[in-house]
Amino acid sequence: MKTLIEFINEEQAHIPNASGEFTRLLNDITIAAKIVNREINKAGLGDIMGYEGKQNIQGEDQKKLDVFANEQFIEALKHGGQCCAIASEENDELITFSNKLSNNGKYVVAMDPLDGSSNIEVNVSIGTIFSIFKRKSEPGKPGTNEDLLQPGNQLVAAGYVIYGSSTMLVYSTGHGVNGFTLDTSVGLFLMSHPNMKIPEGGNIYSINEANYIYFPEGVKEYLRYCREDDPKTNRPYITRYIGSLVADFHRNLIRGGIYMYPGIRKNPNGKLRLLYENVPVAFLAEQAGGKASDGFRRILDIQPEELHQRTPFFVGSKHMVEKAEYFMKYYSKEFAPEK
Ligand code: P6P
Repeated sequence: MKTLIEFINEEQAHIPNASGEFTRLLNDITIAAKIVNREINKAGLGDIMGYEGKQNIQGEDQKKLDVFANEQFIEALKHGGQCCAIASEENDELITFSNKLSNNGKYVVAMDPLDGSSNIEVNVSIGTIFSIFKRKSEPGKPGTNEDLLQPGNQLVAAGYVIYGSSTMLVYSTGHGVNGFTLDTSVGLFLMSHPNMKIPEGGNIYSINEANYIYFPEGVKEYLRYCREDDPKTNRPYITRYIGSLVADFHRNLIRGGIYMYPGIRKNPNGKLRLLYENVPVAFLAEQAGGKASDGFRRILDIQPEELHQRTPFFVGSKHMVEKAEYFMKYYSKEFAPEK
């Protein structure tokens, strides 16, 4: 099996005047992922479980592993020197560095260091999600918010690490999606899922139906469509909801399906964050032949206005997302954003 480093070097070969800086940046991310993976795998044995006693900008209680994971990725990116600023779900403000090496870094990273961490104590798969952009500001100084506030169609790369029955890195640089499984016996990510493609049609829908009464009419109509008895179109569909975006999306990427986190009247932008949850997952979905929108607009075309901005999220098999968008346009025009 091809190692991740061999694959990255092959990819670098066909990037004109690639200087190896992106290769080092991605390697920094994988180093932190291996350290986080080690702590997750023994979480029940140490005192790494439980709460940190603080809240993040989401107003969510920070768990010790959230803080640990956040620190590992920040340290790895800081010492790697390729990244001049980080937007993290765990930090209200942009993270910048004082060292010269980092301030000359060409890239910025947006990340959710440990998404779905409330699932840790029940041993459910969780994940790290990241977006990588080229900085727009002049090198030599710390990165700025504007370096991060770029639409997903400007991404250099995006991916996730899923800490599950096995630990995998799934990422894309815009030339398709490839999955690498961590062989902990040698500490290497090995290419286990080359050229991943999401089935255009699928029959799995993932949504938290506890919010049903608050859903827009378009989502309710789409759920009615999913539940109709029509064997010709493989309905009624199957519902699967893990409560961990990376785990739900990873299953749908492999088997086909749609994940939805819609806006509701009291939270029209939904729960998920654009920059470091929706954009990276949308990028992978599109690179694998799928689709991703806020019900109306392509996620990758949305211009972020602030680091922790939320948007509704519909992502997965192309035909399923298009059908959900049809119902949103027909029944819930009032949720359509102005622009
Ligand atoms: P709810 C985890 O907190 C997360 O950000 C995603 O990983 C997950 O899909 C979603 O929120 C779960 O949210 O409201 O259904 O518990």
